[in-house]
Amino acid sequence: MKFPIIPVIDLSKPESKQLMVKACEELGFFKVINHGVPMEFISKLESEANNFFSLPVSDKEKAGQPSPFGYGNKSIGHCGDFGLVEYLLLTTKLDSNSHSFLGQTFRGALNDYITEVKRMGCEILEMMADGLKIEQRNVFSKLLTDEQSDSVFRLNHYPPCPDHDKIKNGEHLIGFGEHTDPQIISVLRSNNASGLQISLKDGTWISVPPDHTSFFINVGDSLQVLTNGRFKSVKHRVLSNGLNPRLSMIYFGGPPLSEKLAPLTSLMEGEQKSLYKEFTWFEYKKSLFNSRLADHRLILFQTSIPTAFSI
Ligand code: GA4
Repeated sequence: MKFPIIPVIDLSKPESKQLMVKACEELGFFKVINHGVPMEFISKLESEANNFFSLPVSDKEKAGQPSPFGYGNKSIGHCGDFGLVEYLLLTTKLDSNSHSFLGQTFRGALNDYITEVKRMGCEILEMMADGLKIEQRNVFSKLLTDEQSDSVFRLNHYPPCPDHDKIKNGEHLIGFGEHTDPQIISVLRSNNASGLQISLKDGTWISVPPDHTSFFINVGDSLQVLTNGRFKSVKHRVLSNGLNPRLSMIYFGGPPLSEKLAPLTSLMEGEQKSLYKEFTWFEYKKSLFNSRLADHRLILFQTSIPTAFSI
């Protein structure tokens, strides 16, 4: 069977497991249809997020700095990465005290949406485990369902580009610079504005056609480690498209901070050696804190570090 450039996985078909494994090995990225997330939950959150981002900056800043959770504008992460993006970084463990600045309706919409995408993320991770013929089918999903799971949720808003002429002249303005996601799995949904690009194995960038009714899945660095490099975490970026504002909502499914990450022994056939040293998710997060978006941080945890790489 010929593979479309972006693999499409139909969650209602049991045979999708094998296609999913293939997509994770070849690209670390795929689109999901028949996902079962009610469109009503998606639209409600989209409308609440649009209301928030249309507020004056002084009101948005009342949400506090995004460290760990709050509103961020242009500056991404801790090391001066810049993008034409504003965002809300939020906890997925919503209780009556969390994010009170967002108001009751927004928090209700968040809760409904996060519950659904977490369920879908776990279903996908279980299909992957089946596809990899791992006996314990919750081997990945249990890291997300754990009470201590360190998952986060992000709403990114890319406003129309102020310098649209530059884009017409072929120059691109970065919305979110190239990076891989560090967690296990990311479940992404956006409105119908383009901008997302993924990098293929040979380093070429391809644009992902937007589809507001489907979800996109990224393999994260931690899943690359657990599968001993069999699944690839996908390098991606967002380029500002100029005219249409882009709104994306991403659930980053991460393990508990104390979780030790190392390749699963059941996935190492015969003489195959572990490509990674064991490390905790906390240690990996700490290493991210002092790095820039495009740094290849996972290399620090490889069992053999290429000599050409300077730390
Ligand atoms: C990318 C994925 C998530 O958005 C995020 C980002 C995080 C941040 O914004 O604080 C990071 C980035 C992300 C990876 C490298 C480090 C950390 C910014 C950055 C420069 C919340 C995450 O977990 O990792």
